[in-house]
Amino acid sequence: MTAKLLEKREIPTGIDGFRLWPELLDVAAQRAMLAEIASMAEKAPFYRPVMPRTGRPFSITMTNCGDLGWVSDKEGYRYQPAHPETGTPWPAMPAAVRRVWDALAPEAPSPQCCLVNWYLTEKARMGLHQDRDEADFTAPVVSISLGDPARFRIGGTTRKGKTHSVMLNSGDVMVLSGESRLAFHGIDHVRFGATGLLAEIGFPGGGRINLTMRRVS
Ligand SMILES: O=C(O)CCC(=O)C(=O)O
Repeated sequence: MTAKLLEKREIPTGIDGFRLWPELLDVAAQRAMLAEIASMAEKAPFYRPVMPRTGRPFSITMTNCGDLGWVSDKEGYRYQPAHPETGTPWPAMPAAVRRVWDALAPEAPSPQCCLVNWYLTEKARMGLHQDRDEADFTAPVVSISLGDPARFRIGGTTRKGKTHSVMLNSGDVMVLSGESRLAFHGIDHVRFGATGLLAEIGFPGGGRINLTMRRVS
C-alpha cells in the first residue's frame, strides 16, 4: 500500500485523529487474514473474559497475538505474555496484520499486542471505554474489522458529551491517534448474520472479528 493510495482511500471523519479507510482490505485479503487468525486461535483459543470486581462475563470472546495480550479478570485489566487459560505464550502476530500497522503507523514503534475480539451473538457489544492500559499513548491504535457490519460509537476524552456513530464494514481499517487516542469508543450493535463471511472461514457461528493493534510500553 503506497502512501498515495492510502491518501486516496481515506475518508474524512471530522474527528481529530480518528482516521478511517473503508474496505482498505479487499475480500481476498479479508479471507486470507481470517484464515490466519483462525489457525492462530488453534494455539490461543478464544475465551470469555470477565469484568474486574463483579466477575460479570463479557458478551464477546477474545484472544490475542503478539508479545503481549490484553486480559480482563476479577483482578483488573492488564497486559500479559501468556494466555490466561492455557498459560502458553501468545502466538506471533500474522505478517499481514502487522503490515497494516506498518502502512498506517509508519513512524510508530512496533505493535506489541493484537487483541482479537469475536462478536459471536446478536447481543455481543462493547461498552464505551478508553484504551488506557498502555504506558504510552503516543503510538496510535490500529483496528481492523472483518465479517458482519457493526455500529461503532466514538466520543471525546470524557465519558459524557457528544458521540458520533460510524458503520464499520468488513475490510474497514481505522486509526485512533492524536486527540482521539484516548477517545471513549465502543460497539453498540453488530448486524449479526449479515455477511456469512466468518462462518465460511473457520469461525463456526459467524459474526464479526475485530483486530486491535496497540503499542503497550
Ligand atoms: O470491535 C471494535 O471495533 C472495537 C474494539 C475496541 O474498542 C477495543 O478492543 O478496545
